[in-house]
Amino acid sequence: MEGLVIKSSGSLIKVRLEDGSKMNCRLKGQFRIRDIKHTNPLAIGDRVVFEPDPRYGTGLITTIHPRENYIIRKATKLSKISHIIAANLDHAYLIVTLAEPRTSTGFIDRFLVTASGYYVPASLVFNKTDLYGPELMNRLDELREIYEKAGYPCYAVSALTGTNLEKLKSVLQGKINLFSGHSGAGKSALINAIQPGLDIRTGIISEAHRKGIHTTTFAEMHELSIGGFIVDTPGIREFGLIDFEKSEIPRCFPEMEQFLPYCQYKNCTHTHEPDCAVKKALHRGEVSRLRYNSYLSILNDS
Ligand SMILES: Nc1nc2c(ncn2[C@@H]2O[C@H](COP(=O)(O)OP(=O)(O)O)[C@@H](O)[C@H]2O)c(=O)[nH]1
Ligand SMILES: [Mg+2]
Ligand SMILES: [Zn+2]
Repeated sequence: MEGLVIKSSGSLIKVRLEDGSKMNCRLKGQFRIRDIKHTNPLAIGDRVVFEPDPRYGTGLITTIHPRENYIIRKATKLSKISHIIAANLDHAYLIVTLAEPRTSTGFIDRFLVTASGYYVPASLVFNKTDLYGPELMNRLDELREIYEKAGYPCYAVSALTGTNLEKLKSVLQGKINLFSGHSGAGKSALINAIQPGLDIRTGIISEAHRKGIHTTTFAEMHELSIGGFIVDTPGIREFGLIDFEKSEIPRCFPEMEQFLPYCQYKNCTHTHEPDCAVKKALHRGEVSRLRYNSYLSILNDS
């Protein structure tokens, strides 16, 4: 039998079958030791084959289908081992706010680079627009122009008033969607507004409290009645680019990608080289200064 992993926290694995029914499963022993690069051999979003065990009404997972993509973070800050947050994502949404807590464009760009890096299409959701005055509305328009030009769809919504939620809902339908963003940006409030009845807890849980109570926070997958899922990722500040070459970073900026073949040097870093097509596009205004600066900063840190 086949299914989709919708919960994977420690030893508890919940698999959703095609007909919507769910079954608790275990992983066949061999998987635990085979995959040493990741702390978790199985992640939500994985598609698996399992053998039902009628004695216990549970299943034994025997095969994990190859992943189309995944998003990971380092297991600990300095660790070489990573943790797969979710696999087989159709789309990643970064929930940002220009009101409290303000999301920086540096943070946005790092998220977008990570999503591109792992081949997950991404969009931005500007939440809490009910709190934006004229100044923040102008900022929203500016950012929206920059990011839409770069190839990232933007949505301006309010979980509180419901503004533009129908539009967002229609793009989520039938897909496996990841919601990420700073704690307090409104991920849980948005999921509650999109799928009434889930009653996910909202409100900021302080980082200190979180650390004290749970050492690990697991991503959760919520099913939509219109079809599709939203993966909520609590407590994840930043996804990392792990095992990434510096030379791969330019392709993670979609608006730069089209110019890459026209640089004079094949290994151009688009910083100091002569006859660089990316810098020419920057000067023509086809690559935004804000995004180019993020590129430099990410290149510098990696
Ligand atoms: N004014 C306003 N407040 C919101 C909105 N969305 C969420 N909030 C509030 O922001 C806080 C954090 O929301 P929550 O969904 O828990 O954020 P999460 O940490 O990203 O899941 C809560 O107090 C929410 O009530 C919104 O659209 N407008
Ligand atoms: Mg939350
Ligand atoms: Zn160049």
